[in-house]
Amino acid sequence: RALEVNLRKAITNGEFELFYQPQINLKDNEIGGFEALLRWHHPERGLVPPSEFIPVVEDTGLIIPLGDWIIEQACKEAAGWPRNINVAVNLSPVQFRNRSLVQSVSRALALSGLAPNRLELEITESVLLQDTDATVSTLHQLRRLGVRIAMDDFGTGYSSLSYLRSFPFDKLKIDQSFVREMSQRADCLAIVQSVANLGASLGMPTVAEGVETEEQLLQIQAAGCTDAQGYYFGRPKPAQDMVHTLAALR
Ligand code: G
Ligand code: G
Ligand code: MN
Ligand code: NA
Repeated sequence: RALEVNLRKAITNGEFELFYQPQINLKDNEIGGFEALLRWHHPERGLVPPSEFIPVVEDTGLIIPLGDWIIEQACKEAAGWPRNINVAVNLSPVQFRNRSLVQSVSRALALSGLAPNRLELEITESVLLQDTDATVSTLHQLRRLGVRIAMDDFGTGYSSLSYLRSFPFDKLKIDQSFVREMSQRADCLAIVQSVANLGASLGMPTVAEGVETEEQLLQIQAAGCTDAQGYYFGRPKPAQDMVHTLAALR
């Protein structure tokens, strides 16, 4: 396929870029870190959203070299930020199941000099559906490197609370679909509150994703979420656009 050929060239041509979106700690209202979000600058089509090409890079295996580039790039950029600011990187299930993942993460940390506890890896529930023993083992190996693990899009997969017993996540990210509908739908609000309570009981920070309005911010604060992310606080932006934001954090 043409898209696949273009994607192969895109890595070497430097057409990928990471954008960064702030995560806010609601206790002190400060930025605690940024999530890296992949962007592809196609020479003719312009900016192509990840939803269009992530499935292709996963099916073709290109996600392995691309994923290594993402981890290295995010660590390199974050190493230049203030020491109290973390970086979160999304891992595809395909990347997660690859044998070389732990080594890739370890290499990126060594190359960049980033303190391991400043790197957070986001995985989705789909990762946990297969081969539980191998999955839990990989999670523990990553944890032994000193990196943190966040459960992304929590509540959208086949959420089973047994995941939380098999492996203690460092953070739960409540899927934005619940946050979006929370003000109109009592069931969505109840789910957000329940996850926040669950996190508090288990000692896991809970991030509300997709916060776009002040009303939503007030609701997630009342629900007891510890952190927030969304357009209300900032859209994903190129690294060079963050110099002022980062300077203010020093
Ligand atoms: O900004 P948004 O359109 O960035 O991202 C859309 C989807 O693509 C989200 O589900 C997000 O998790 C995923 N995504 C964005 N960046 C990355 C990345 O670096 N790696 C992986 N595996 N997925 C990503
Ligand atoms: O699946 P994951 O949570 O990694 O991806 C985050 C996705 O959500 C990215 O596409 C990002 O650009 C998008 N996003 C972040 N904040 C908001 C928001 O406030 N509203 C909406 N609609 N999307 C958001
Ligand atoms: Mn994410
Ligand atoms: Na998410």
